[in-house]
Amino acid sequence: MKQAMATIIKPLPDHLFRVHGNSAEMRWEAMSGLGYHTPADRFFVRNHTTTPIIDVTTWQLRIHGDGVRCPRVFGYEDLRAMPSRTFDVAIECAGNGRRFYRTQQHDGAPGTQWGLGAIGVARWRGVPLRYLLKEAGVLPGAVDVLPTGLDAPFEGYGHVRRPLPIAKAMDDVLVAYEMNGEPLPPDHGFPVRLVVPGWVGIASIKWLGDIEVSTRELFTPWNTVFYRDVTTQPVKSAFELAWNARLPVMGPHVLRGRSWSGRGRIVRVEVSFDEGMSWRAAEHHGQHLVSAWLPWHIAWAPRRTGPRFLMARATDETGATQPLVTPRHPFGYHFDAVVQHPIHVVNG
Ligand SMILES: Nc1nc2c(c(=O)[nH]1)N[C@H]1C(S)=C(S)[C@@H](COP(=O)(O)O)O[C@H]1N2
Ligand SMILES: [Mo]
Repeated sequence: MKQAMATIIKPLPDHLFRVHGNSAEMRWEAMSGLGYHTPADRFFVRNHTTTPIIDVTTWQLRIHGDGVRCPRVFGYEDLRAMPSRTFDVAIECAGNGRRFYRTQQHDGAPGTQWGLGAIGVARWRGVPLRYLLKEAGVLPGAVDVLPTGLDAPFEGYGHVRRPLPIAKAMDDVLVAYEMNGEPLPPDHGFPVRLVVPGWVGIASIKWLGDIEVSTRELFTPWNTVFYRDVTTQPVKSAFELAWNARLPVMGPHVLRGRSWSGRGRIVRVEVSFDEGMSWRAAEHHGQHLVSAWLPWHIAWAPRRTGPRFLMARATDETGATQPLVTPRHPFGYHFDAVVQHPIHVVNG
């Protein structure tokens, strides 16, 4: 097999991932039968360039800018000694589902042709960004906070960096050093990354090294050229099934999936086995968190063999429901339409 220059450090076995250049998408069947969190070995990776190897003994996080009274520098042990918080939160690429603009709507968009696997939910632990900003004496006039990554500059655009409004930065953003109870893996931002609940993945800057706090609005290629005007994530659903999965006729089967929204809790999930003519409510129980996903299941006993597709649609607490068609988007962000998941019903 031809191995391109390794831009991702962890193994990317074919049964867990589909590789797209510098990035890798989780195969949804890899979540089948698992608990709430996505294990790090199968969490998707979206790299603009290459995973850097960072020495924690010399690593520092600088907080500076005209929006703080006393610029600060924190080392890794300083952060670990501070009060911490733990959140179960999804990180999802804005382009998750981009492929379906082409395959379902015949109006494709350039960029990584993700299926639905550019999302994962992990248990993140770290220091609320708010604590660090307060330590640096954040001023009432602060407007924007600009986190910058330590990975190599991206093409001619410099280091990956994207401003966050101060209100979000002071709300629920985490400066995370743990993923699922372990130090962050290199591919997911070791030693420290941001975790920005409910927002597009690009907000959650990995390999964090610098935070500028500004009293003026800030602009970088990541809020003017790329990911312009995208903040929160829309409603989506996926089955924990392989693409073109084979299911024996009659079964009965218990089909499982997960639904999520960056804007609030999922309140309803429905599944159609007849191309959208009728919908049945899926069952779900257990807690459901904001900015993560809701696992669900539904029983099904197919009566005839042959190719079919399955459809799932969710509704969140704001009333937003997945449409059958998503309005076109020039960059292919925010595909939230119901995905037609192909399967084959076969003789058992
Ligand atoms: N420094 C840095 N941060 C980054 C990126 C990057 O390339 N460099 N990619 C962003 C994008 S586009 C996404 S979707 C998420 C992906 O996080 P993951 O690779 O841990 O899944 O990281 C974001 N943070
Ligand atoms: Mo992304």
